[in-house]
Order: sequence, then C-alpha cells, then structure tokens
Amino acid sequence: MNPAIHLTDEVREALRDHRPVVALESTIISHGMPYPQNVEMAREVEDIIRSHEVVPATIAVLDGMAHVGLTADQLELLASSGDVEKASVRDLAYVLARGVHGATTVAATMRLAHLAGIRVFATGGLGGVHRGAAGTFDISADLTELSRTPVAVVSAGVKSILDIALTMEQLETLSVPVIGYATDEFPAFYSRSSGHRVPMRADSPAQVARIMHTQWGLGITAGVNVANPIPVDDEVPADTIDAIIDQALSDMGAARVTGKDATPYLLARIVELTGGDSLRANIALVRSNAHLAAQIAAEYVEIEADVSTRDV
Ligand code: PSU
Ligand code: MN
Repeated sequence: MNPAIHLTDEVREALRDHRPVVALESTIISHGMPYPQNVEMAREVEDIIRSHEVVPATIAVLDGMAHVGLTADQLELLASSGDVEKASVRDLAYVLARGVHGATTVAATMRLAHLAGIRVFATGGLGGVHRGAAGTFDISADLTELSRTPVAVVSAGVKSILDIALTMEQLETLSVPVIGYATDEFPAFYSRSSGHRVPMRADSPAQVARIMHTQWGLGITAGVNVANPIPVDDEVPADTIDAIIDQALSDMGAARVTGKDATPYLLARIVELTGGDSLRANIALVRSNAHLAAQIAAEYVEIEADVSTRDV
C-alpha cells in the first residue's frame, strides 16, 4: 500500500478478509453542510452502514496523510475546522505534499477508495456539467474520475444547479453506466423525478452488483453510477426548489464566485434560502444511499466469493 495512505485496522482487516466496506466522502462534511448537522450526518451514516454489518470508511486527507477510515475526533475536526481545503483529484498531491488537511470530493474519494481496494461508495450528489458550461467550461472532475476509476458511486442524481441533460450526455460519452435504482428516471437530488430517463435500471442490490462485476470483468475500468431517488416522504417540491436554485445561481453570478468555490457556495446558499429544509432533505437522501450502498457492497462480496470458489 502507498505510504501516503493510512487505513484503520478495521478497514484493513475487512478488506484482507474480503468483507464488505463502503467508502464515504468528506467534502460533503467540510464544504457541503453546516456544523453541527454535518458531523451528526457523518456519524449517522457510518452507523447505518454498520447496521448492515458492513464497514464504513470515511476518506479525507489529514496533516498530509490520506486516511481511509476516520476516528470520531477526526470527523469532528473535518466538520468544524475552517482549515480544511476542498480536494478533488487535481488537488490531492498538493494537499498531501504540503502536509495540510483536505476534504475529498467524489472524484478524490473514488481515487483513494480504489487505491485501498474498496468497490462501493455512498454520497449525496455528484458534481456534473454546470448550467452555462458552454461559456464557463465548468464540468466537475467527478465525471472524469467516473470514466476511469472502477468504483460504484451511489448518489441521488444531481441538483439542478447543474444541467442535468448535459450531465447525462457527458456520462454517456465517458462510458459511465448510470443505473436507476427502482426507477426509470434520473433523480434530481431533492426530487425523485427530473424528466430525464435513465439508460438502465436495477431493482435489487444483487442486480447492481452483477452489473459491476460483469463490467469490471470485461476490463472496462470506468466506474458505475447508481442513481437512487430520495425517499418519497423527504422530497422537496420541485417548484419550491427550482425558484431557490435560480436565486442561488444569480447570487453566485453577482458575487463572482467561480471554479472550485462554485459548488460549496451554491450548497450553502440553498440551505440559507430554504431555511434548512433543503438540509433535511439532503441528510435523508444520504441516509438512504448509505443503506443501499451497504447492501450492494454485501452482494458484491458474495459474487466475488462465488467466483473464486468456482475457479478453485
Ligand atoms: N453536490 C452536492 N453535494 C455536495 C457536492 C456536490 O449536492 O456535497 C460536493 C461533492 O463532494 C462533489 C463536489 O464531489 O461537491 C463537486 O465539486 P466540483 O463541482 O467543484 O467538482
Ligand atoms: Mn467546477
């Protein structure tokens, strides 16, 4: 294992014994939600994964060391310190080499999870093609990473701060399977429907695991996106959220926020403008994604075990 990556004993032993592990990102903690809801969410999601007898591995860079699996104190630091940089794959070497703290995005978490040998990752929303990307070229490196790193990312679709149609097109170009979980529609994060169809559908964790195993068995190294709609009871009505997203986008333009600050700015502004309703929905969908990711990880391990017995 790379000397710049530290695994907790729990994660190392689970991977060694071919037991299921689910990776979790840290940008959502440091730059995606306010304190203290962020640390409560981080702890709760780990507990949900454990309730399926699966090992959670939250990933971040601390003092220039990449950590796969964190202690309660480390989660608290990521949630409360103002001194944590947002780290996508572009930034990883820079935060590691300078010995600072970095909260990993979906892209950077996928990369570190893959280096550690983890196949399944649960988050809230992916980055994607921003609205107006034809002019700004703002396309998240999450998509690039999905095109080249064999990890399954369970998310609730993308927020309409992004251009959903262009994000779907880009995922197609990058050869990333997008699997609607028990749905024919790509979910829009706060709402179950977006008006855009998903190209594939699965109705059980075992079906998802079979697609992952088949894809990687073919030597296709792209990741997989599992699009899991927010639970019905937690949806925010589309009209409400659309107006707020338009407001947040126009505020961002006025404040001249660009580049890696764009997504954190929009997320924080949406929480403010909804008086916290969007935060409750966000936490609910992360919980739901954690349940599903844990079940997929358990099924994936079963398939690998069956295959290796057959090979003997
Ligand atoms: N979308 C969300 N919540 C988030 C993010 C995106 O609804 O917390 C975070 C994730 O960590 C994602 C990152 O990987 O923002 C994307 O940032 P960028 O657009 O700068 O690539
Ligand atoms: Mn960007």
